[in-house]
Amino acid sequence: ARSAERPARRPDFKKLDADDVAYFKSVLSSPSSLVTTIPSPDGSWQTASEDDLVGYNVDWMDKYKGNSPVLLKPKTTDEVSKILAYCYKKRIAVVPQGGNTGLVGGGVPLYDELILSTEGILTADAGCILENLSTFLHPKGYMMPLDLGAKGSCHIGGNVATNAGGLRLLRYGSLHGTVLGIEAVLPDEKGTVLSVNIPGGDGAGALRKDNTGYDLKQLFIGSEGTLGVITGVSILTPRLPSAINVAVLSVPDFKSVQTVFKETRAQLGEILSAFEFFDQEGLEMVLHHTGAKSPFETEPENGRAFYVLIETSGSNKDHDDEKLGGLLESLLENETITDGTLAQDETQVQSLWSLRESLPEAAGKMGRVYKYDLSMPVKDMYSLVEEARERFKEKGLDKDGSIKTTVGYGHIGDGNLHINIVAKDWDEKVEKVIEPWIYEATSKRNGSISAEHGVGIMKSRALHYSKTEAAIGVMQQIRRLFDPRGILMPSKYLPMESDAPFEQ
Ligand code: FAD
Ligand code: 2HG
Ligand code: ZN
Repeated sequence: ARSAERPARRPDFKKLDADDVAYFKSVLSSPSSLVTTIPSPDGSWQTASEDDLVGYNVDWMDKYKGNSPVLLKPKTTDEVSKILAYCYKKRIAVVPQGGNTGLVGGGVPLYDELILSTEGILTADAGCILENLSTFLHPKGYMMPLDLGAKGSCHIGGNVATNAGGLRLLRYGSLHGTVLGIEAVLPDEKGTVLSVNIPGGDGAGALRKDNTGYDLKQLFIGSEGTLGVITGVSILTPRLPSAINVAVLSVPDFKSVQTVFKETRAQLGEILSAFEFFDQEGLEMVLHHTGAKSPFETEPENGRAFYVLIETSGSNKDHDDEKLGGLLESLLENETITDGTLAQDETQVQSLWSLRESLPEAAGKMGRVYKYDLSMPVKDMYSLVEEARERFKEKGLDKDGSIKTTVGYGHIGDGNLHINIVAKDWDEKVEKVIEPWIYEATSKRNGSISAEHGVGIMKSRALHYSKTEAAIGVMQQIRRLFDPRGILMPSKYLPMESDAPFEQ
């Protein structure tokens, strides 16, 4: 799939063979860390089938596919270091992979790149699944500062590598604020281990404040595997709130979403922890594909409404109830909201959240999903969704069934719109109607073509819509500094300079 956007394989990359596998085997402490379809000449490793590697070669959306014959799941930072030093020496292209939940095709190979997964990393913590970290912290009275629908599969290393935003960024801020330190292995001659503000590492450890020199860890946050493999993370964990409230409201139009947001910020202030929205198409899609019951008693007038999810997190239940109650009362009184449900217990908190969190999965059940993750002023968001629908209609894509539905939702609190265009199939004709139109429409609104999912392979050639030539040039230089042979994430993330040769 997606051959239209696939750049050529760099001819100087080494093709993986049995000698390489024998080397990897010699540095890995566990036999389960090596999965390869390359046969062993002397039977010293078991040959895997292509099926064993499929889950690592194909992305979550089933949109991007590679054909790597080798998957390594090293258990320690030292193993990662030996692998990367070897790949540097032999010029072997590498794709670091976490939970493989990324949505821009970054985490899977384009061709035969080695897959370096954090699934096995035990002594360092990059391979920890986000939800397991939350479960670990819960009884101690703390929480992770981020939460996303993919929590059951994504790794914290992957979250940091993609600078994932998620559902509570509004309250706890981005990982650029909450990550204190990073351990990463560089793709250089020595497989250098870079430890920045990590407890037990070299130098200062896990401090809240550290103003000594360039803040190198920031470069790794959102670097999507282009600068090194993140093997360890130290992160601020906020106190678990003792009181949580969740309400889902129905409002007649997008203007009212904005009014509710303004009022909510004014009245709930410090206890607001999420403000999400989805449209009518979104609600219907989720109800249909999850079998959940609508939380509303009344049907929207003229069949359409917008939906807002508000969460509060605080330390005093009575205080929070009073504040939220006051807000809802005033919004009902002046008829900004037409209907609403307030969760009465933990189960209802979960089921209301699930209406919002299930959107990506529901879209995936309905068809092939072209996903756009845009950031822009809130007032300009929904006109883009409407323009998209108009455009598809004009081109006859709804009539001929190529596009089944276009859904708008996202993190209003962060100015982040998700558009999911559900198509019958991956279709170049559909893609050409969407791109580059959607990037131009975003630029016109002074927006960014990626709010939180990142660039990957999907947007590496569209970066100029959001970044100047000068900025892209500096990024290319930084990348070269860390990865002189360009072995990490070939062709992804940045439009790669064809004129500047790689280190020989
Ligand atoms: P992968 O998909 O395996 O990799 C992603 C990228 O990071 C790749 O470029 C890979 O090479 C690189 N990478 C992974 N691990 C490392 C490492 N240790 N060192 C260096 N590079 C590495 N994103 C949001 O921002 N907000 C959301 O609300 C959100 N919700 C989602 C909901 C669903 C249902 C799904 C499927 C995805 C969602 N995402 C969301 C996308 C998000 O980017 C990922 O879920 C997550 O951050 C990626 O983590 P991962 O471990 O799966 O990484
Ligand atoms: C979300 O907010 C995620 O649910 C996924 O960022 C969005 O699938 C998408 O487009
Ligand atoms: Zn999101």
